[in-house]
Amino acid sequence: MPSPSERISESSMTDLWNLWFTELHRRRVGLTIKIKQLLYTAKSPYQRIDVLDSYEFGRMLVLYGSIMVTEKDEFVYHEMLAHVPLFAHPNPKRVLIIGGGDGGTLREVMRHKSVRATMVEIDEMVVQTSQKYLPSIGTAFKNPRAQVLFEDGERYLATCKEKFDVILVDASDPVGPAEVLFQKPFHKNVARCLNPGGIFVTQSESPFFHQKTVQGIQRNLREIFPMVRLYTANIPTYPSGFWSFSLCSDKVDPVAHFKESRVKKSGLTFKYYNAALHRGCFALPSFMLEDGEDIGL
Ligand code: SPD
Repeated sequence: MPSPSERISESSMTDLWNLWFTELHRRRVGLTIKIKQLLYTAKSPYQRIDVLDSYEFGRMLVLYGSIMVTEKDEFVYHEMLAHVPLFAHPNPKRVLIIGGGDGGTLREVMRHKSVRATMVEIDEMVVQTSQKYLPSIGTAFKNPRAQVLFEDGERYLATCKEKFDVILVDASDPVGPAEVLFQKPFHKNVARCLNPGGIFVTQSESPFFHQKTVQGIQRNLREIFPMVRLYTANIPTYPSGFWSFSLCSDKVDPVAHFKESRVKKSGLTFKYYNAALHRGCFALPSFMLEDGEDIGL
């Protein structure tokens, strides 16, 4: 294998060796990824948007300096956000996605043929960017069973008259425009817009690095929903690599009521999700438990 210096000029060699992306957590720990090139950078009315091409993770969508998706590991997040509630629910027909501008969640939701979905994304430029630079992720925007609205998700839900079987929050972190999507008034509107037996899942940050955030989200949800469960997944490019999701319902227990046969019957295949993992992802590590009970961290 020739070394880079045998194959490329001095200046591009410098680029090759020096282009790195680092996402820091509280300026004391971070993830650093070697970058081939910056493909796109822009400022939308809501945030800075970058698309980088990396050696290890392929293309990466970065919003306000934080990695949202990479081509290599996005399947973990999107499959776990979509399929856990869609297989926990006995017969999902109407799905609402708040956020999700890159389209990965919509792509996974639309694989369930019985489902019609509405996606409400505040930042149209994220959708346009994904369609152009992440063609394997932003694949479902034109699906005839999908409706894509460019609106503030919080406002949409505050005035929404429709009811849904599954509501998913595929938000960025709880800072800036997405902050309201982690707060109680929004969660109350989610509960109001769910059908009886409906299921709500929100991404809920890292149990390692964002303990107070996870606790805060759990506290709000437990005041609103009778059934609240945390589940986790390993997502290498998110802070700490260990991520949580919060699942809520008025009456559906995602493990006790889960019917493995529905997964088989669906004929769907996955890269991360499967029936055993559906049950297993609700088993939490000891540091998230007290006397064997999930304490919302
Ligand atoms: N710190 C990263 C949190 C990102 C959560 N949402 C990602 C959106 C992917 N569709």
